[in-house]
Amino acid sequence: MGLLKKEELYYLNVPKLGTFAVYDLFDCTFECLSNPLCLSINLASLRGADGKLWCELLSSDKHQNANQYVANRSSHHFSFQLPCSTAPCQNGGTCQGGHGGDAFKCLCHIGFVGKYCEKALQSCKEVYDAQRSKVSQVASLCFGSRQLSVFCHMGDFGCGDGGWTPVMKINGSNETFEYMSPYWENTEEYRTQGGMTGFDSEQTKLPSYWNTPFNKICLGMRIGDQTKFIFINKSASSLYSLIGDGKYRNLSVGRNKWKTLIGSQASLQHNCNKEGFNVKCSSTGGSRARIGIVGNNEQVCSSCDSRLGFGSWGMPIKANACGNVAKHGGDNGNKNLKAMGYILVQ
Ligand SMILES: [Ca+2]
Repeated sequence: MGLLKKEELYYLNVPKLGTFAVYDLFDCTFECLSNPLCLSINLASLRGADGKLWCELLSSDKHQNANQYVANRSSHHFSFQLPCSTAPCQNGGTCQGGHGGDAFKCLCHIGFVGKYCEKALQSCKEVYDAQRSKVSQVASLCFGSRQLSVFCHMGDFGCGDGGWTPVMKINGSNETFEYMSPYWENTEEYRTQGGMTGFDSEQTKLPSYWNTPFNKICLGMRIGDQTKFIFINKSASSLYSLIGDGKYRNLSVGRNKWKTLIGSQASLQHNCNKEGFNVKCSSTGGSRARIGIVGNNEQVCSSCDSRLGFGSWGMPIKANACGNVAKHGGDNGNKNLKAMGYILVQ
């Protein structure tokens, strides 16, 4: 019975989980191991008139209750010698013994906190705040009932400090996430492995799209080896709550700031300048974007022939789902720049 450490003629005076009459230490230990709350036991030092020993199961230990741990001629105290032998750490956490005798400490996998690593974090912001981890790395996050590993971008890579949760990665050359795609208005994920690989060319749509509340949105566009970011102060219960119903919601980012996503090549027509979520012009086939800005040569928001944004489509070039398209009087000429787009929230 190497599991329990014996302290002769001691008694731990704390509330009992239960008291049993047993023939020996083995029976008492068996009762303790059968009760997940049992951390230690008191066992009578002398047999009663019936030949049995009383056995008390305790939900605490002598380290947590040093004042109640007393010498006593009528009992011996037994506690678990190796606290980690009961495997107290959940979700793959590592148990460390030796913290004050029988106490233990759980070293949790990134994404989990709590004494037993029992609580799953729900965003990279929570990982950043709870664990003060400023290192970008894969974390296991809880999205509703879904547990998923995503790459948490930590610190200021162009959108300000903190923990950034990835939401979508969009290839402008691919029609997967063009304006008409059902992915903008549903709660279905797309290739979640793309959420673990950072700012590369893998497309993805993660459950953070409809699960993760935020106060800031980070937008990035990569063309060649150049990636540029802007951030927008915007609060919502999820990105889906701003886009999923197809209704227009305005933003006031300003055309010059939108253009910094592309850089010196950016071009937009001078008029309209309608921007936000589900932004589009009134004419059939006019330029539009799920997040972005549209422009026109005429004074009204009808036959728009320029756009800069994410989930885009329309005149004059439909096949560009993320980036910048301009014709008929763009302020920097005609353009068709396809970007790899990144959307993150915090
Ligand atoms: Ca026009």
